[in-house]
Amino acid sequence: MLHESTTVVVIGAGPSGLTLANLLRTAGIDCVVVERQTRTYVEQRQRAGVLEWRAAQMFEEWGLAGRVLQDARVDGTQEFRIDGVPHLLEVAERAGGRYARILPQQFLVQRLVAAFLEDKGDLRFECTDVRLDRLDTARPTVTYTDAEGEQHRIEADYMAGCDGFHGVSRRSVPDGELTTYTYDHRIGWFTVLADVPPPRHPMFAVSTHGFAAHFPRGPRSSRFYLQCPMDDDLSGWTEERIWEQLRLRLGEPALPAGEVLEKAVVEMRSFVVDPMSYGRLFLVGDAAHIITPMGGKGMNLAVFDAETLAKAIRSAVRDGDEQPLRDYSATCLDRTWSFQEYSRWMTEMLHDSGDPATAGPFLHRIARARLKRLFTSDHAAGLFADLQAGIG
Ligand code: RFL
Repeated sequence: MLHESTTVVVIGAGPSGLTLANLLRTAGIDCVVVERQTRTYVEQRQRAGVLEWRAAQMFEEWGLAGRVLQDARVDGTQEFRIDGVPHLLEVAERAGGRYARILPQQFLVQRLVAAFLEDKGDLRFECTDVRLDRLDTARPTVTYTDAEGEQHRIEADYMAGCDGFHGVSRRSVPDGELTTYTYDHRIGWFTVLADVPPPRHPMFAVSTHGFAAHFPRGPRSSRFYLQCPMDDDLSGWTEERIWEQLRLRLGEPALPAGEVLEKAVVEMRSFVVDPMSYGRLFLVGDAAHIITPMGGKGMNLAVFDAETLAKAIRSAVRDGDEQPLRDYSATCLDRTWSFQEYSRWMTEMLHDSGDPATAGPFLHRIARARLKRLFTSDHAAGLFADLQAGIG
């Protein structure tokens, strides 16, 4: 077994792990990133698509914006199509000129990988049998087997569990140390990634046919979401039904059909652990919390956690001040719960206002009133815009 030593081991090379690794590198702190998948797999994985204002500011402040944001498209307008009628919410204007950027997750990941390697960062792909030990000691360890079958043991001051919901980090914490909060929104989403030109603005469509959404995912691709029963069978979604339902629900009879690149049924669930740390292990991003895709905050929470942890580790390493590390979990959970609320607000507002038979007539009317308020109250529109832009 090869024995090594560093300051931080980052487990996982998704948005959270790669952001953290780049910030640590910028701060001059040694770290090793250990990723289970191949580089190609990680760089092709398509998921989120919106980077909020705050996250973009953060990349600016750390001097990474030039390499990470590049051509990220700015779209300050959100379309709500209600019963086929477009209603535009000028989010940037409502949020004091601040806006989110369209930056598909795979581009963010590709750029963060490139930036880290360009700065001579230590990023290891295809690491299997990853195991965390001695987390409650001053020098925890990670062991893994590399692609050639050689075993490694890395000792470090801090472990960052950035390995997503199904990763090994959270499962390495002894039973009883973390409180888990889960919520099943009792809604299914059928999602389609397709070669269809992106919409003019990101769009949510509400009608008695049910909820649908159309989001940009690159210059020629779109991601669509369609509300469906929770345990819906994927095989029932033939190409013909997909385009027929999208045209109906989006109120867009001329929507062109394109090659379907991926289809899946997404669980609309929420999950949070508290605290987001144990001993010298810090859980970051999806390893600590899952949020529904409604509101587009999963990737942004991951980036926020990563920045909070990078700053805390910098204080500990550079100034010997461990207080920010002790505050890490509470700081991140504040934002997590705020976004869980935002996501739940949108979920109820946009799903209950669809088919009255699904939500029942009372909740249907409540949801329609909420939706209407976005276009009649400056305060309601302002709050929505602030949360969407991710201010603060
Ligand atoms: P990730 O992206 O899951 O990365 C974790 C990394 O850890 C690796 N890994 C391991 N490495 C070493 N050892 C192990 N034992 C390991 N186990 C796992 C994995 O291979 C991977 O590389 O977590 P991270 O970095 O916290 O980032 C979180 C985001 O990916 C996630 O929140 C978003 O993608 C969620 N999400 C969306 N977020 C948004 O902000 N806006 C959206 O519109 C949006 N849409 C989505 C989404 C997630 C989706 N899925 C499938 C989960 C749409 C979908 C369909």
